[in-house]
Amino acid sequence: MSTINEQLDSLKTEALSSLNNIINKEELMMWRTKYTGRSSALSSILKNLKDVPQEKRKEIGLLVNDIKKNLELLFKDKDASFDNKIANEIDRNIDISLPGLPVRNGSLHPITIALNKTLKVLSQLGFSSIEGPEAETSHYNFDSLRIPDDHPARDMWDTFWLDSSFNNEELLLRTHTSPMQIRFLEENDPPIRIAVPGKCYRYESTDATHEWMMHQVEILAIDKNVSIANLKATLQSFAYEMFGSDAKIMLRNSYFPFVEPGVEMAVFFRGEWLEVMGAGMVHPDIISAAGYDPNVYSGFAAGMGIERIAMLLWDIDDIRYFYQNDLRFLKKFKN
Ligand code: FA5
Repeated sequence: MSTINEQLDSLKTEALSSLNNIINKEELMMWRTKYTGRSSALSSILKNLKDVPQEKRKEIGLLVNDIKKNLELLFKDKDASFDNKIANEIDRNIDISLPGLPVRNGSLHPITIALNKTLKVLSQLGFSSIEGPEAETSHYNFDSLRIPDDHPARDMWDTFWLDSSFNNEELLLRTHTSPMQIRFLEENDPPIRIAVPGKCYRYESTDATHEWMMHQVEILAIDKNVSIANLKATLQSFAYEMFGSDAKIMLRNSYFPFVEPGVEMAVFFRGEWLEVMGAGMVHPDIISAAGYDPNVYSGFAAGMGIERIAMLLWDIDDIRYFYQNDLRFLKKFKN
């Protein structure tokens, strides 16, 4: 059994520590009743003082009264501090009875939403995401993709050149995500199935379907026995998953130096065909440059435009809305 002194000590400690946690007047009133009120433990010790041995009675009586007085003082201090706080707020012309200001939630940019959706569908098709550099060398952006200096295809991909260089090579802002095909092949062995999201830049004038900065997602699949039927099935599944199974899609042939054959995929949109990606079978030269036998390994690649995909997702007729930073437009997209 603990002595009465010990009981008093622990009562005091408990009262002090719970006082620290009190944040408003109501709690404070409850605290006062609990520790100093008529049915508090302290009061009942006083009431039963006659049960305390004669020689200790006076000492305990004084001690209990002392503790009670102390707690009362602490109560008054804390009570006054609440009063001051309220008075201060009134002084500063704050109407504390007003409801709080609503918290304004931001939302993701439509291109981020479209990009996330694209990557999610691609991951369901087995492609894992990996990013590459936006500042590229012309080796990766052009030469290694079979686009030499004098190739007319370079006109299609005119870009911004940077003042800085890397390993004595001039740097440019990549025009497409295809350079990651080469970078990834240099470091990894087939089977390969990657999706490469990122910003691309082109030195060209803007119109309803062209921006000078846009996002692409590249896909690359390399393995034994990959055929153009696999490419077609992948692109179709992707398009139906993204735009619904009633979407009208068209694959028509196209030319890119790093694929053979090459195609482009367009989706029917507002009475016209909107091109969303270029694609094709990875050129055998690229497979052999990576150190694999093109008679054993084959693959397909595609590069899709995310702004165009976003136009299709939300029926937006002009790509330039995305980067005008008009909140009336941007607020319409919920993640
Ligand atoms: C390329 O960029 C190739 N790298 C695609 C590719 C990858 C082909 C792999 C074969 C194999 P292209 O320039 O067509 O191709 O661009 C691909 C897509 O990016 C276009 O279909 C379009 O959706 C988007 N795109 C291209 N330029 C712009 C632009 N200025 N503004 C908005 N979107 C664009």
